[in-house]
Amino acid sequence: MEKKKDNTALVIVDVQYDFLPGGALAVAYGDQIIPLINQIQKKFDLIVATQDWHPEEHQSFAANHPGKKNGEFIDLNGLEQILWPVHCVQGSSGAEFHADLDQSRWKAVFQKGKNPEVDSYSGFFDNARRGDTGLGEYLKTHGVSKVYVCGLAQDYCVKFTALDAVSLGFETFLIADATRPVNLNSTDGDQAIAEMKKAGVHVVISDQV
Ligand code: VGL
Ligand code: ZN
Repeated sequence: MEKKKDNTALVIVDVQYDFLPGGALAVAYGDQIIPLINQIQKKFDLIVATQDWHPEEHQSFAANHPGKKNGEFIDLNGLEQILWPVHCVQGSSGAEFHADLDQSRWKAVFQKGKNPEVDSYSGFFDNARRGDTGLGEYLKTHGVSKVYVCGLAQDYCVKFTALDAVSLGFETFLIADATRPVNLNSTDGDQAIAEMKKAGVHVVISDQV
C-alpha cells in the first residue's frame, strides 16, 4: 500500500477501555472503529496516539465532588466543567489502549488530563490552554503540515484535538467513520462535526484517506 507523505500524521485519540463498551465512560459502538483504525494506519508512516491519563483526585470526576452527579456542571477554576464518571485513572486497566488496536508502528503517545485542576480534551492543550502535551511541537519538529484525526470521543477529545490542530496551522482532516460520539445529547456528535467543518476541518471517510 502506498503510504502518505512524511508531512502527514495520523493522530489516534483515546482508544482506551474506559471509552469502549463496558468501560466507565463507554461510547456506544466505540469498538467498531478499532479494525478500521488498524486499516487506516497502513496508509501512514507517522502515527501518534493520545491517552486520557487522570490522577485519582481529578476534579472532572463527580465522585470527587460530594453530592454531585455525573453530567452536572460545576465551575472548575473559572471554567465550566461537566462531571464525568471516574475514568482513565493512571495505571488502571480502563486507561489501557484496547489490545486489538495495533500499536506496533506508533512513534509516540501523548498523555493528557494529568493536572487534577483542569480537564484536557484536546491532545494538544488543556481546556484552559495553559498546559501543553508537546504534541504540536512534536508534529512541527517532524515536518508535519497535515493531520488526520480519528478515535474517541467525536464530541469531546476528537473535536477539541481537531480544532486545536487547525488553530496551530495544520491542515486538518477528521476521519468521520473512524470516530464515535458520547452523545450526552443525541445531536452532540452531529453538532461537533458542524463545528469542526466551520473551523476549517476537512471531514472525510476512511476510503478517501
Ligand atoms: C474524553 C470525556 C472525558 C474523551 C475524555 O476522550 O473524549 N471525554 N475525558
Ligand atoms: Zn477524561
